[in-house]
Amino acid sequence: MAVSLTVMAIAGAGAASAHATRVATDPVENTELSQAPQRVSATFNEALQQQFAAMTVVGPDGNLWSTGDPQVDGAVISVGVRPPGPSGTYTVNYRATSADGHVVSGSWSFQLTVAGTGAAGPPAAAGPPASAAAPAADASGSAEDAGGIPVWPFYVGAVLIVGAGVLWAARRRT
Ligand SMILES: [Cu+2]
Repeated sequence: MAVSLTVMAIAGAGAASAHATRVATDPVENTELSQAPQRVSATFNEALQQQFAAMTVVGPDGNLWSTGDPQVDGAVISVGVRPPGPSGTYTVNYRATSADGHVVSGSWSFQLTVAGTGAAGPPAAAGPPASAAAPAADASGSAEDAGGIPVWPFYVGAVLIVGAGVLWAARRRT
């Protein structure tokens, strides 16, 4: 029984963490820059879907400093940044879809220490960036999307596999 519980725990954990997780950002979180980047990007541990991607950069003035459409290239989502504006905190918000269909969203910030003379975009809407026709599953805005695929088939499968192993071992002994 201890064996089957262990297998069930492993199967459950695997199912819960199957979607993409962020492994790196450019610029690095909380980094201080005297020159703003021309592009920002987040890298995940697996390829993202091309659809439903969104990424914005919001400046200390509350305006959008990202420009153009976000681009998904394998496991990397990126967006262009306007010529630098006021110094202060710039926050990158993103929303992307894992290969398994789960939405991953989040944000990170960096500091611009030297103001530029670039012109801001329109005021940013509050909250994470919306993308047209995004899946409704992530309406809660939670970064940890626990919904979607039910976990119980994995448990049933694990129990069946362990059960078969026990039967096989029992038969061998006789
Ligand atoms: Cu997932």
